[in-house]
Parts: sequence; structure tokens; C-alpha cells
Amino acid sequence: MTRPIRSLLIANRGEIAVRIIRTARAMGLRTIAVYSEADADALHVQMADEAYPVGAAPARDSYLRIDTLIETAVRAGADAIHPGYGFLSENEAFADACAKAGIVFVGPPASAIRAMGSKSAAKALMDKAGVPLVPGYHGEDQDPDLLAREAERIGYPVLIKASAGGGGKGMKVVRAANEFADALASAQREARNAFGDDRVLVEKYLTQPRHIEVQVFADTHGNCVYLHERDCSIQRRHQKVVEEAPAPGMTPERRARMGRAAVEAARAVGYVGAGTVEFIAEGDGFFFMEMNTRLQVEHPVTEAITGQDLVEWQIRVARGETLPLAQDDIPLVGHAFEVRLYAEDPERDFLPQVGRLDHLVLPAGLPGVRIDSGVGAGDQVSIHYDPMIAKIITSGADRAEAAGRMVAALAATEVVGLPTNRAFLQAIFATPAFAAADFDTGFIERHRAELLPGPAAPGPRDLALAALHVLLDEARASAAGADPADPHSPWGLAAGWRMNRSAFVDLTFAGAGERHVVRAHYVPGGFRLDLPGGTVAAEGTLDPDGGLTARLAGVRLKARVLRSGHKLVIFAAGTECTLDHVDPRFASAAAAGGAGRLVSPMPGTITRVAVAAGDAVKKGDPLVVVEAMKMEHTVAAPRDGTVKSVRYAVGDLVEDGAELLVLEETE
Ligand code: MV4
Repeated sequence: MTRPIRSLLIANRGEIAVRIIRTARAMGLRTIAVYSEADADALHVQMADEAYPVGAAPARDSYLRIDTLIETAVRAGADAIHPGYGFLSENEAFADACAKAGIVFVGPPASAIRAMGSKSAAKALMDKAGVPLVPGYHGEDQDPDLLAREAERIGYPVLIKASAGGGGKGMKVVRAANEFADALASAQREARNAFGDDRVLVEKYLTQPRHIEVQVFADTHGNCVYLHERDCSIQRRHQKVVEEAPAPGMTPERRARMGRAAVEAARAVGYVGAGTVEFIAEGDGFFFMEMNTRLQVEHPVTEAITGQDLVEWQIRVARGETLPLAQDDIPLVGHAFEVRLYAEDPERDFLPQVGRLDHLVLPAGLPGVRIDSGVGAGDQVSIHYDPMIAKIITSGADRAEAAGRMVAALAATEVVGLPTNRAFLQAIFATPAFAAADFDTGFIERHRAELLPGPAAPGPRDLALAALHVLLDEARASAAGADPADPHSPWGLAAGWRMNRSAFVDLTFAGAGERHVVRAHYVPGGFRLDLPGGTVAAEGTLDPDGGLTARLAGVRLKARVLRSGHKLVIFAAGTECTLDHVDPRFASAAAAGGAGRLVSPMPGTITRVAVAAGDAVKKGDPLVVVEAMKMEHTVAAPRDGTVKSVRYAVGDLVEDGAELLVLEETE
């Protein structure tokens, strides 16, 4: 029996919505997006054939509104709804509501979601189905003395977990019998607070496990297969950071045993569609943890090694088709990694960051690199949702090749405006233990010092590039202000040479708590820079997008320098360095209340430029109008003066703090 699915509503946002739209479109489906007030201009909305508003920015008022989503699907004539992951993807009420409205839910039956929802009930079910479990107790009887006796029988150390839990909430390690009673009381308290249910289970505590999960797929005809495994051991506070497939060290025999166990787990709950069976593995053993009844964030690594499109499989299964491949025909070729690029500050305990992505370059187009992202430059990372910027997926013939490609991809990633975990991800790939696949779920904690080295002092190359950028930018600005009647005037030359100009200039930069002065000598065709390590010849050319082709002491390199107000972000050879340009002219002018540079008060669009270079202006005259979020802001002359240069034209986008024009004080 097949059901036609010609249109699909995607009840999600961000990169997964974008990813689902791509496949649905390739399959010829009409794609219907939904969006909250915060996402009116989001990428998934732009990409879909149609997009419907579903409420306010908080997810509970939009992406979690079952009634609104079903109404929207009916109104749009959607045959099916794909929930993506997160939000309503594992909500049985949503699956039921779809069925009631006659809409296909692209996911498992509500009964399978329910069966796997309670961790202890799921374990009991798995035990019956012969799926291996960590030695432990997951019975109904919660008598503290009985639990203590069970702990003794299992053997210390043991782990107490919330029965209703998952994700590590309410977990307590107990090392010896005399700690058991206190740990139990504490675990029960946490479980009650987190889940409204204080029941617990007790397990043998594995001290150095790996997290290995198996991708399974079932159709409505009784077929069920596994698409091999992923290793997701590199986690932080139960948040996955790096995932890979296949799991390092996996033998074909063990893969087949784990795969068969995962298929048994899925069959035991009447599973249909894409699911993931999570195991923890230590030594020769592997033990069922839980089953995620949805497509997972890290599914792209499985797609990379199998060459399959899992969203296409989901839609085929939802239509009632049989699985595209039989078990023995599922390829396993090469190796793949995924990292999650987050707007977060590793230096401040990975605090999520919100704000505008002023500049974003993701390494699309490199060989073996896939980017899944739902945002672009200029977008806001909102407090309302997960601050993931992108998933970077690399693949190669073997683990080393895939890792090398990830190193290159991370080096080519540029984010300005928000701190990210990019350097932290680079540090993981630079760790010898990671390269040797010598890790378990404690990897990040154990290597904390190596992975979080703190802000590094800028090196001579960073200072040289910063200085070169400032000097070339200045030359460009004065060239732009050159007399149009005399375009060949030497005043317009974009090089360093100036008539009547002092032979050198001192540029001051601040970074990592220190000040550095670079003395730049003007020489024909470029500069000589006095840097901490010595003097180097420097020359270069600057593109409008910040691209800087430099030659430093004869070495040619491509860098990018982005300026936001006084801040310079320098990307070169895979490193990133932020410096403050301390401009003494500006500082003294501002202090004296004199003329100075006029900056945009917010990111926005230039809607009016009232003056041109050379114009005399009076204090209070409107100079430039910037618009953002339907608000206009007029930048007015702070005093009488002459406009020296105007940096932007109507229609240009400007960043917060961007220098709009330079005003010279009237003598
Ligand atoms: C364990 C364990 C060691 N022994 N169970 C953490 C979340 C939950 N889903 C299962 N978890 C663990 N269960 C026993 N008997 C260690 C963990 C664990 C972990 C598991 C997978 C991935 C990362 C982890 C990080 C810390 C602890």
C-alpha cells in the first residue's frame, strides 16, 4: 500500500529545515516552510516554495504549537509533515494529531515513540528482546535497602540514573557502599525536579566508555536494516561536539553484532522510519542506552559513508515504499567527520552567544566538504533557539584524509560578530590522542588545558597584517577623496609614498591585554615595518571585501582583515586574531571634542548621504541616514567642519561601528 506524498510541511527551522527542503525538492515535492516572528527572513523561509507564519519567536508559541502547525498543514494542503529533530520530533501527541488530520507524520508510530520514552521501561523491553544491557537493576521496587543490595550485587562503582531520564540528568556515580544512601537521595531529588518522577535505576558504572550509536531504518513491510554506526564520544556536558563514522577500531564482526542488536531493538517496538540505537561500549562489551526515535543531527556522517540520502529514505518509507536497499547492499565506504560550529564562548564556559553574524564564510566547495547551515552573514543568532551556526561534514577515503579535510575546512571558516567554538574544534583535531582515535566520553574533560589555551598574544605576522591593512585602507580612502578633476594627481596613489609626509607612522594595536606599537616607514611601493621580531618589508593589495594579498619579507600570503569600528579581525593561514586599533588621532580628537570619524550607531542600510567630500558643514547638519529594523538614525555633524571623505553610498550595508565619513575641523 502506498500513500501519495506530493507536498511536505517542514515543522522546523534552521539547517535541518534547509536540508529537508533540498531533498524534498529534488524528489519533486512541493515544500512548505513555517516560521516564527524571529525567522521571517530566514534561509529556510526563502528556500521553500511557500512559508507560513506560525507565531511569536519563543518556540512554545510557534514551532511547538501542535494546533497551529496542523491547521497550517491543512490550510497549505500538505500531504505530510516532517518534524526534523528537536521541537516536536519525538512528541507522540503530535504524531497522533497528524494521523487524526489525515496527514502523514514522517517518523515512527506514536506507540514506538512512547515505548522508548521511558528509559527504564525501554530497558526492560530490550532485556526481553535479548539486547545487551549494562549489568544493573531497573525494577519497579524502589525500596532504598533493596536498591543498596542491588548495588552490592552489581559491584561498585555503580551509577544511579533517573528512570524517566536520559541526557545525564539525575545521574550519580557511587564509588563505595557507604556513599550509596546519600547519592540515592540526591539522585531522587534531581529526578523529581527534572521529570516529576523520582524513580531510579542502578547500573554498573563504566569508567571509560565510548558512545557508539547505530543508525537503523524500518519500513511498513517488516523490513529493518542498520546503516552502520557513528562514534559520538567527543561530547561536553552531554552535548555532542564531534561525530564520526565508522567508529574507529570497529571490526566487521562487532559491527554486525551491534547492528543486529539495534535492529532487534527497533523490531521490539514496531519501529518504522529512521531511528538511532545508542550504546555505550567498553572493552569487548556494548550495552543498550536508549533509542532516539527521530533523524539525528549527526546523520550526515552516515550519509557520507553509505552514499544514501536518509531524508529521501524517510519520505519513501512514509509513502509506504519498501526500503531502498537490503542489508547486504548497504555500502560502507571511507570515513566521515562532523563538527558543530556554535556561537558560544569557550573562554566563558561555552556560554551561548546571541547577536548578529556580521561576517560568515563557510568552507563550501572544498573537496570532500559538506556544509549544512541555516544562516548567512547578517542573520541574527537568537536567544530563542539553538545557537548552532553550521555543521561541517568532511569525508575521505580513510580517517586521516577526512580529518585532514576537516582541518582545512575549519581553517577556511570565518565568523565575525560572535565568538564561536571554531578554534576549540581545531584544537580537538590537533590533539595527538584524537588523531590516534584514543578517546572515550571523558576526552574533552581530560584534555581541557590543551583544548582551551586561552587568548594567544598576537604574533608578528598578525601585527604586520593589521598594520598593512590600516595603511592600505588609509591610502585607499585618500585615493577615494582625490580630486576628480586631476585623477593622476599623486595624492590619489594607493601606495605608501606621500610628498611632504613624515617618513614613518606609529600604529598602536591592543590584543590579549597588551599594547604593541608597529612603526611603519614609507618606502617606494610599500612599507618597512618594525615588528617585535625585527623589521620586515611589507606590501600588499586590499579588496573591498577585506581580502588582503600581502608580501611580508618576500613571503606572499592571502589573508582577510575585517574591520568593525576599531576592531580588526585578521584571518590568515587558518588562524584568527582580534586586535584593537588604537588610533591616537581619533582618541585625542574625541577627548578634545574635536573633529573625528563618524561611525554608524547600529548595523543597517545607508538610506541617505547628504554630503560629499569637500563640503563645508555646520554643527547639527544631517550627514548620513542609516536604517535598521524600520528605524532611521541620522548621523549629524558634531561641529563645524569640512567633509574629508565619505565611505558609503545609498544602499550600502554597514556594520555597527563602521566609519561612515571623516570630518575635518575648520581651522
Ligand atoms: C553511563 C555511563 C557509564 N556507565 N552508564 C550519559 C547520558 C546517558 N544517556 C548515559 N550516560 C552515561 N551512562 C553507565 N552504566 C556513562 C555515561 C556518560 C556518557 C555516555 C555517552 C556519552 C557521553 C557520556 C558522558 C558522560 C557519561
